[in-house]
Order: sequence, then C-alpha cells, then structure tokens
Amino acid sequence: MQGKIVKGIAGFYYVNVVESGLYECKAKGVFRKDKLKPLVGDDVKIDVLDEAKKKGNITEILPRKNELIRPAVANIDQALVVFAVARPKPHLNLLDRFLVMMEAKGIPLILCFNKTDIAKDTSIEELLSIYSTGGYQVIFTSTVEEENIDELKKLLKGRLTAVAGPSGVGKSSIINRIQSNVNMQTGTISEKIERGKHTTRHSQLIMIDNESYIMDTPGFSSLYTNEFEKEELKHYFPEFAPYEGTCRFHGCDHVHEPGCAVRAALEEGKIAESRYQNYLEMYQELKDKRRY
Ligand SMILES: Nc1nc2c(ncn2[C@@H]2O[C@H](COP(=O)(O)OP(=O)(O)OP(=O)(O)O)[C@@H](O)[C@H]2O)c(=O)[nH]1
Ligand SMILES: [Mg+2]
Ligand SMILES: [Zn+2]
Repeated sequence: MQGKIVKGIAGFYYVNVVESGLYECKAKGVFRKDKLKPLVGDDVKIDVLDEAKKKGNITEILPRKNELIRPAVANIDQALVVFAVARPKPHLNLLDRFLVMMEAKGIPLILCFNKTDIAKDTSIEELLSIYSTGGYQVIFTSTVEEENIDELKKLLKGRLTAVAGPSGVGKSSIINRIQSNVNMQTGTISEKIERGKHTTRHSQLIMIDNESYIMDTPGFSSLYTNEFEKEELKHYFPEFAPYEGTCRFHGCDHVHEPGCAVRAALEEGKIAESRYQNYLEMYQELKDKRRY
C-alpha cells in the first residue's frame, strides 16, 4: 500500500492511505544504513501488520521532489513563510536567510506578515517596500481581525504548502483560521523576551480540502546554509537580477568591486539596505565557511 506521512512523533510515523485511513507505522532499519530519515510529506510504501489496529511498517520511501531541513519536510509545492509585523518584531536577517534557502532549492514561496492589527503605521509600508522589490508575493494578515484570510486561502488552493517561520508569529493560528478539520494548539508570547514558546513541536500535514494541504511546523530561530559557494549567493537575491551582467567586471560579486551596478542601485534606493547588508553577511560566512 502507498500513503503519505502526515505526522511523525517519537519514532512513529502516521501514514495516511487514501480510502483506507491512517496507519501508525515504524520505519524499518533499512533506511538507517542509507542515512535516510522519513519526513512528513514523504510518499511511502507500507506493509500492514494489523488492519484492525491500523499498524504497519514503512518499507520504502519514494523519491522526493524536494526536502527542507528547517522545518524538516518533504515534497512541498510551496512555502508560506510567516513572520509577524510585531510581537515578535520581524528578524529580517533570519527571513533573508530563509528566502535564500528557498531560492536555492527553487521552491516557490508566499511571504506572509501576520498580526497587522498590532502593526505600527510605518512597519507595513517598510516591509512591503523591502520585499516587493525582490518580486516576492507579499500578503499581510491578521487572524484576530480576519484580514486577508480568504485571499490567503486562495493562494493555497490545489497545493501542498508548508508553513515556516519563527515561534510565536501565528503559524498555527493562521492554520486554524483557514480550515476547521483540525484545531492546532496555539501559544502565547513571553512578556519578557517577546518571543513565542515553541508551542508546535512536530510537523503535521492537514487537509484543507481534497486537493489542498497545509503543513504546520515548529518555529525555528536560526538558519545557516553552506550548501553552495559564495559566487552563487547573488543569484538567490531576485532584486539583483536586472543588474546582472551590467557591472564593470565580469563575474562581479557586488561586494567591493568598482563600477558595480548592484551597489549603484543600492545608492539610488532601488535595492533595500537591509537586504544588501544581509547579502554581505551571508557572503562573508560562505567565504569563511564559518558555522552560524
Ligand atoms: N495580535 C495578534 N496576535 C496573534 C495573531 N495571530 C496569532 N496571534 C497570537 O500570537 C501567539 C502565537 O500564536 P501561534 O499561532 O501559537 O504561533 P506559532 O507561529 O504557531 O508559534 P510556534 O508553534 O511556537 O512556532 C498567540 O497568542 C496568538 O493568539 C494576530 O493576527 N494578531
Ligand atoms: Mg505553532
Ligand atoms: Zn556588481
């Protein structure tokens, strides 16, 4: 039988098989020698051990379309990257790292800034100007005031979407707003450190309708990527693309080379300062291959 892993907790994988339901499965040792760990989102083959108790064994993981490390998920069509406009205030360095990772993997994304009900007047405009120059699809939501929840739902139609972002930004709250099959637990923000408390501990795949699925995931607070060379990094900043090939030097990395068109665009305000600074920081890390 073939099914999809919808949840994994403490060595058990919950595999949904269309028409016959949910099976609690263990992964046999065969994967360990290939260093392959089943992920939520994986399509797998299972042997049913006990049909009445719905227990089985995963015998094979089918080839993955893609996989992410943080959050650990496989076979997604797109990512819904959620940050809050406030409480916690958006950590743009972490966001830019995440965007780079998704660009590098070629996974389409929707960038969602939640909690517009507690936004300061300027923050929405600022965020919009920083991220719309990169050509990102940006949506501003509030689960409290139901702002743009229907619009967001439309963007999820017909796809398997993984939600990703720091703890406390409202990922689970958004999921609760867009479907009524499952109620995810939501947490509070710490008064002291203004951060979330990692309420969601395990990734879980939830059906919105027959053709649309959403995956809730635990929040993450750091991201380091060294899966590519520093020369590649510039390709993962979409707002640099119009200037590619127009710098004085062929193969310009837009760092300190004279006659750099990207830096000229930065001076003219056509590229956001924070995006460029985060580019430089990641570039330097890739150069040093330091661990972040
Ligand atoms: N003001 C406001 N608060 C919100 C909004 N959405 C969620 N919250 C609150 O933010 C807190 C955290 O929400 P969660 O949905 O648990 O956040 P999460 O991203 O799932 O966090 P983790 O599971 O820890 O990764 C809760 O107190 C929510 O009620 C919103 O649109 N506006
Ligand atoms: Mg959560
Ligand atoms: Zn340049």
